[in-house]
Order: sequence, then C-alpha cells, then structure tokens
Amino acid sequence: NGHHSFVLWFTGLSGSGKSTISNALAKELYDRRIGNYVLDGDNIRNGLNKDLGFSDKDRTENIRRISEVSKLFVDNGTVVLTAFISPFLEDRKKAKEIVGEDEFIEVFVNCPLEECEKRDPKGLYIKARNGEIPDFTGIGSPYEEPDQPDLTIETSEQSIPACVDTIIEYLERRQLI
Ligand code: GGZ
Repeated sequence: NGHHSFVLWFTGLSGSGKSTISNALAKELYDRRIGNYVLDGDNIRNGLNKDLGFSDKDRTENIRRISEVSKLFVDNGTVVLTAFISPFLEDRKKAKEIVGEDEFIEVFVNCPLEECEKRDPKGLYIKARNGEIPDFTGIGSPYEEPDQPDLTIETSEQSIPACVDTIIEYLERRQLI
C-alpha cells in the first residue's frame, strides 16, 4: 500500500472517548486497506499486562510494555492505535523514544473531567468519588495534559465521526496515509 506505518498514541481521561475513536478510526483505515491494530485495556490489561494495577509504578510499566509492542507492530508495517490514559508526561516521552519520534503521533483526547464524570459509562467515577477507587485518574491520581500534542480532539464539542474526520485529514495532510 505504499504507506509508512506509525503509532497514533491517544491519551486522555477515562471516558474521554479514546477507545471509541480508535475503533471508529480503525474501521475507516481498514476501508482504505490500511492494516492497523487497536491496543487497549481489553487486549493488553487482560493479557500481557494482567500482572499490573494502577499504582504510578504499574502505570509506567504498562505504558513501557505497550510502547515496545507498538514498536513491533510498526516494524511489521502495521498502523497502531493505542487507547490508554497514559497520564504521565514522562512516560509518554519515553514511549515516543521507544517507538521512534518520527513514527509517534500524540493525540490528546481532550474532554473536561466534569463531562467524563457525567458520562461515567462504567460507573467508575462515582466509585472513585465514594472512595472505592482511591487512585482513580482525575480524582485521586493526576492526569498530566500533553503540552505539545501533535493533534487535539475535543470530544465534548465534536461528534465521533467528526473527530475521526479530523484525524484522517491530519494524516492526509502529513502524507502519512
Ligand atoms: C484509572 C482505572 C483505574 C484507576 C480501573 N485509574 O474507563 P475505562 O476503565 O475502560 O478506562 C480506565 C482503564 C485505564 O487503564 P489504562 O491502561 O488506560 O491506564 S494507564 O494508562 O493509566 O495505565 C478504567 C479502568 O482502566 N480503571 N482502575 N485507578 N482507570
């Protein structure tokens, strides 16, 4: 297909829309015959990273392993979409080093905490507020916003298809697809 592969590294709060957008974008890329794979909690935290929890140390290790796996996919010619909170700036910086800076595209899935809490699709924010999940991101554990993301999408202002269009246009503009 002539394209060069890369990683779209989505970062944002729980409930911001990372997985939904990744999956919608994966379908769009697939329709364009661009081989791609979504890495998310379902296929990583339930398997390779089953031994990891949500301490700062475990989150760091989670992101490190995901970065190494992403690099393997890129070496294989596959576009990778990663959908993890990846709350720490330093960990995302290291992820970029592991993947290779030319292949790493950081996408900030920006959504106000209040909106994520209102969505609360899994009822985790309410549990966090009740003290049942003390280290929940945005409540008892920090989320460090990217200071120079390659792209920012506002999921509280744009529909999912509009977010996907924004990303496709960006990739076309950069001649990555
Ligand atoms: C944040 C947690 C936590 C805590 C469980 N903090 O909405 P979800 O359910 O599907 O997304 C969250 C997911 C976050 O895992 P990541 O691997 O993306 O996190 S990180 O990048 O920080 O390592 C949430 C669920 O796991 N979850 N406990 N304490 N999210």
